[in-house]
Amino acid sequence: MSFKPTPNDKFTFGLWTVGNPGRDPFGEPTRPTWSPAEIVDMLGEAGGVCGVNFHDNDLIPIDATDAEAASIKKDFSAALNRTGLKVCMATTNLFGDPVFKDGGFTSNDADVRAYAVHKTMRAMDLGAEFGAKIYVMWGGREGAETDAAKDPVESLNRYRDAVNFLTNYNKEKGYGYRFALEPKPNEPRGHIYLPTVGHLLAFIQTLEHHADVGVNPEVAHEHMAGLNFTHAVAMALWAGKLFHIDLNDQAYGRYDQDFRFGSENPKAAFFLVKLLEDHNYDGFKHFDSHAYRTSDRADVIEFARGSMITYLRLADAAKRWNADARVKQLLASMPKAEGGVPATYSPGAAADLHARSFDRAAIAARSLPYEALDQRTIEILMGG
Ligand code: GLT
Ligand code: MN
Ligand code: MN
Repeated sequence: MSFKPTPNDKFTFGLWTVGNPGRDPFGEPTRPTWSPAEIVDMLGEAGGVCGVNFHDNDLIPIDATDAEAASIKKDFSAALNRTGLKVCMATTNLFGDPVFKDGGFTSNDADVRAYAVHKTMRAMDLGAEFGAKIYVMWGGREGAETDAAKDPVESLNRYRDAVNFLTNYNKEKGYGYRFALEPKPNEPRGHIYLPTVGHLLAFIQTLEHHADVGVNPEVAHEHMAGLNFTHAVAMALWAGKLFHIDLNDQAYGRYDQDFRFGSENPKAAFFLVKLLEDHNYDGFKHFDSHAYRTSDRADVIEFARGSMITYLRLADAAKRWNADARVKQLLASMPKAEGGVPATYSPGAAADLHARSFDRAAIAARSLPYEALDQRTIEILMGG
């Protein structure tokens, strides 16, 4: 079995991930700043990548002149042509510039809120120019350190107004974007609004064009909140809202690490991939991670390759798990799952269930060999 990614696998990377220069809060960059075209070439070298994603300012610096923008776009397009990569997703940087120090859509300053929507409309224009059909919104600065600063209910109104405005702009321009909102509990704000997948799913239902809006869950973000990412993604799938996914890894209880997918919790990564494959998720799989600060250019390419190969190996393990004789035998030995609560209510069905008698002790004594099942899972993950 060869684990060679192809564009059909829909693996994507961001300009800001492969191009991450290795700066951290304590230290200066350890790698050079590569141009967008140079980053695309690196992804070409990695092989089998479907596409590249960007924030407006990953491609065009915030203060670039029109002439500078035109020349960057020309070089970037040429790199896309020679590598065959597509632009799959676009997003807005509403967190880097000091103007967003107190948020964008939810800032207390009306001019900042207007500027954030203005900047997003222009970033949507840029993404559409390159053919992106997914638009991510990550509200990293939408939050607070102290709740003395803002009314959190009013913040949700402001957030909703901004997203409503932008989904209308999408319709007016005919861009055909599907929006994917991305939750995170903290970093860079002390507390970020809409911190988990569940919060966002409730928020989305209140939007004017809610059918066009889904979620972009990220492994590390749910793990930072101490949650089970596979369950969060399951809820998004169940709600028909898994429009995009950010794959990476993260030790529980740590700072925002953005490690290579599967590098920290391979068992959790296995159950995630199994879920995505079993439920035929066919959106982009974006590796929102960066190489260790110790990596050089060659090792960054290994990091990109490794991310894709880990996914493919886990997908293969999921197939082997589903076909495994011992797994099948264990599952077959468990209590029957069919039936239970009638799918539709009727007075007759209710009367039957109401009158039914249960042998509680006998039911409680049924065997659930989950230890054996989990051990078999670990063995499959270990290759046999
Ligand atoms: C930023 C953040 C990510 C988001 C990106 C989209 S940018 O690096 O850490 O999780 O997906 O804005
Ligand atoms: Mn992250
Ligand atoms: Mn992300």
